[in-house]
Amino acid sequence: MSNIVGRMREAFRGEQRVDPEALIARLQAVQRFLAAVDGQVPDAQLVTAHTVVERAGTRLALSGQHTVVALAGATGSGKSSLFNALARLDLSPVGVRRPTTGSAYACVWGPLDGASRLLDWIGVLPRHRFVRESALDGDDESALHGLVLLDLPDFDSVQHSHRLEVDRLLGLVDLVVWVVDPQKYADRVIHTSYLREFHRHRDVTVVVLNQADRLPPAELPKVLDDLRRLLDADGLAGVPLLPTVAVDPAGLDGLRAELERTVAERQAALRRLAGDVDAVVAGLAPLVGPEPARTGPDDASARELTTALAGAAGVPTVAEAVEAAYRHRAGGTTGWPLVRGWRRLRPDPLRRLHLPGGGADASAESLVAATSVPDPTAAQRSALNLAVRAVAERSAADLPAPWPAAVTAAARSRLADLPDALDHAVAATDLGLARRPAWWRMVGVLQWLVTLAAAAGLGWLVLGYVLRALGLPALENPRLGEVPWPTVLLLGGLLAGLLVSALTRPVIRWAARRARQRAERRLLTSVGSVGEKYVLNPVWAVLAHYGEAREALREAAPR
Ligand SMILES: Nc1nc2c(ncn2[C@@H]2O[C@H](COP(=O)(O)OP(=O)(O)OP(=O)(O)O)[C@@H](O)[C@H]2O)c(=O)[nH]1
Ligand SMILES: [Mg+2]
Repeated sequence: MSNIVGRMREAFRGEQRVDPEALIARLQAVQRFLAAVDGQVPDAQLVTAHTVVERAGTRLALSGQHTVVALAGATGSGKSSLFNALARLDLSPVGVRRPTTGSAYACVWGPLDGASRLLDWIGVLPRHRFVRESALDGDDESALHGLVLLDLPDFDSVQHSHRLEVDRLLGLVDLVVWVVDPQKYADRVIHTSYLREFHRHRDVTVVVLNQADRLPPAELPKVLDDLRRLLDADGLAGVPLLPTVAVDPAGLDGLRAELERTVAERQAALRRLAGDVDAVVAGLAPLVGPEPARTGPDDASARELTTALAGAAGVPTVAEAVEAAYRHRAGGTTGWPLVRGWRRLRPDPLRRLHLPGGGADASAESLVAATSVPDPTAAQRSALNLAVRAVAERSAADLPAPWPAAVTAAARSRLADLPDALDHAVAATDLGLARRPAWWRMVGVLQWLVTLAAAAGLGWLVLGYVLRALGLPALENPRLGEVPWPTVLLLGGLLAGLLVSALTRPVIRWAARRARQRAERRLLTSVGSVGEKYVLNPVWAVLAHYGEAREALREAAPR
């Protein structure tokens, strides 16, 4: 339904005026589209759009006062004859040798000065430019003031250069008068290669059946009907179709009136450019589709990515080492003093991984050295690859080509930097073991106290023994109940030490598990931000480009 409305709107634009401001806004939107897709869409797909934007900018800047009309058609159809007849002068040679016209001729109604830059840009040789000053004919020609009429070479030429020249000029002119003759009006080339291609420019297209005098009068309406049918099939329904006779001054009245109307409106240039923008927007439309999926760091695929990154970064290994290091360090501080030294001889599990274990040591210098966290296994690497791919696929689902490929390429663009970045992120993570908890120190002091008590008891006993051995009078030991104090101190101290160790062990185990969980959370945050920086940000950047392109093309669409 909307399609039909769109087509009707397009069909009626011939009556509508094209607002120059709106046209400029549409061109700027196409420019924004091109900026947004730069580097994402192959340049070859954007050539036409670039050309149209540039051409339109130049045409609008050059002259709004002139209307450039081209006479185009097959060789011998009578373009040069019409050109001369309209100018009422023999300007462009008409010959029997075919093709006759090799490069374009121009005739300007009004002063040449204003049209010179326009003709420089169009590329008409200075010696092929003529002026039709209205002063010569009184007011006869004033209605055509502002017309720049071009006589083009033939498009079906045996000379390849003619065809190239015609194609170039057809891209620059404001209105095209297609000249056909009774013999060749149904030729395939003009319909398939030209008229059909011009369906978006139907409001700046006129078709004339020249040499109408060569048909018996009864035949003319039939040929015109046949031609109208062919034009309808070309998508040019409604374009003006006029019979002309170039060799008879009266045979041009219809065409002259049509040109006068066009020149007076000063709309042809704008309509032509609007048609160009329509064609560009239609050509670019397949490059955008639905709105991009809104993705963020909390999406399932982003979380999957973090898990895979954590595996590749050795987070489980580090977390395990944190738990072991907690137990090791807590044991070193709270353990029985006599075995503490022996414990300390064993390497710290975190230092074995060359991890400082705390934010305090994780200064910039210490980051230079890599950690010794084991490299990812083949399985972890492929899990990471899959996760990166999944993020890309999920983000680009439903987007038209070439966006899925662009998103995947963006997701993988910094894959090679990931191992180092992950290593640094793990090394820089504050694993929460920098400070020794106060309770370790308190237990440590308690252990020292009971050990000192035991040592004092032992010393006391040894002293008594030595005194007795030397036959010296031994001191009478004070007693606690039946048991002498030295024994109480020695055994009590030893027992208390063992008891404190036994009681703290489960607490340490529980606290070590908590330390591991905390470190795990912090490590996941760290590797998550690596994933965001190295995988998700590039993906989001491409999606942002897609969004901008989509929005810009919507603004450039025909209204
Ligand atoms: N009878 C008749 N002859 C015409 C008419 N228009 C052109 N001719 C003749 O057709 C021949 C070709 O005319 P041109 O004007 O040279 O044709 P052209 O389209 O410019 O051809 P190229 O420059 O080769 O592309 C000439 O002999 C003209 O005199 C017409 O309306 N009626
Ligand atoms: Mg010619």
